[in-house]
Amino acid sequence: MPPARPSAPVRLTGFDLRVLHMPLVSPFTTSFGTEDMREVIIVRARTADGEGWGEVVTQSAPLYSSEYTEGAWDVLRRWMIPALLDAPSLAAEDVAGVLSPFVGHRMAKAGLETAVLDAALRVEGRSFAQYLGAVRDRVPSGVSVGIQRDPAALVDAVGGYLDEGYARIKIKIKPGRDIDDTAAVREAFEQIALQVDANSAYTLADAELLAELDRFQLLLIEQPLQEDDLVDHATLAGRLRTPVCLDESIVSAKAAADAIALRAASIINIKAGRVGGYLEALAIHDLCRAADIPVWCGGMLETGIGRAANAALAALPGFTLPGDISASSRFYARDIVTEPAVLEDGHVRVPVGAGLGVEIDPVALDDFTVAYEEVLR
Ligand code: SMG
Ligand code: MG
Repeated sequence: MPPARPSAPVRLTGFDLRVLHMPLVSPFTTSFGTEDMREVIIVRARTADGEGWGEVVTQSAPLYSSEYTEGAWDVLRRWMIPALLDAPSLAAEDVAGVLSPFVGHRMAKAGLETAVLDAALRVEGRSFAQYLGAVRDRVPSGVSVGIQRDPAALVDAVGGYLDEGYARIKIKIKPGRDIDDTAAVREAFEQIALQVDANSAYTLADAELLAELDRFQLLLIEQPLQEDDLVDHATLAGRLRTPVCLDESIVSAKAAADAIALRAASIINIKAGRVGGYLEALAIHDLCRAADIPVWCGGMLETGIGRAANAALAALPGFTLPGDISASSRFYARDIVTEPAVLEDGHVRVPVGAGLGVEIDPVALDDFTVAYEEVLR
């Protein structure tokens, strides 16, 4: 269901955009590469009554999806922000419609919608969690562990996160680093909730190999094939006992409905950035819940801004599996909010303050900023 009570319209006066470079506490390796720094765009919406914040979760290169920082920056400043500023007054619920003529660029759209929604909810004194319909005040915290030097190093890394209390472990896999890595973790930790993420690194020709994962009692395998391989995912799902979960393929509520109809996925990872915002994420939650498809909240190494919003989303009733909502310290020694998310008994708290419920640390924000631009009415 859409939010029971829509947000009040805001009078936008402009936006400012920043590119941040935030060092990671350790390199993060997936099937598509290694990062030791998070490049991210932070959006601030300025309104007659206050400000709101959002995050554009692109990376510097188009490797996870077709979106990337400079492309998002360009489409934001030249097309999307001017379109929003054309309206004398705008509700967050109308942002997606105003931006709908622009094809794709969902991460950019999500950053804008979040900033407008945050601004509106701060004025109202209503939290994201209340607005979205959250039913929990804390959410179980899963951690995503990158590919390590070898399986022994992976077991060490996983052990460290388990000691911290993480409720679920996800390991990244790729061809040549799949069965042995998973076997090593499962042998070392027989009882843990474990899942794997391939980030599109396989093809249907690998079905037999992927079926070897069936013996490890995984919660799921995430995005084994390409983004547009819905039919192949359905075929693969028929050959595996491990549930297939889609991430990259789920770019909208329509894509989620199609994937479910095709039986391409029995579990869905919801990332607001990938689908164009928290309202589309809510729509996906609702349709999955109606179809009895479990969902969980994915992560894009968010700063404290996106992490707060994700915790609120993950507190909805259909989120029945732990999300990639780790403590800020999983990725960052220093965050851009004054009270970064911490792990408490394997959980992260859902913020209760108005809007996103986090305050920006202006000094940290400045320190990480490598590009800045204002687009005013
Ligand atoms: O934020 O905890 C996090 C990262 C979780 O593994 C994670 N995300 O495919 O699910 C995924 C990856 C994409 C990250 S690449 C930017
Ligand atoms: Mg994934």
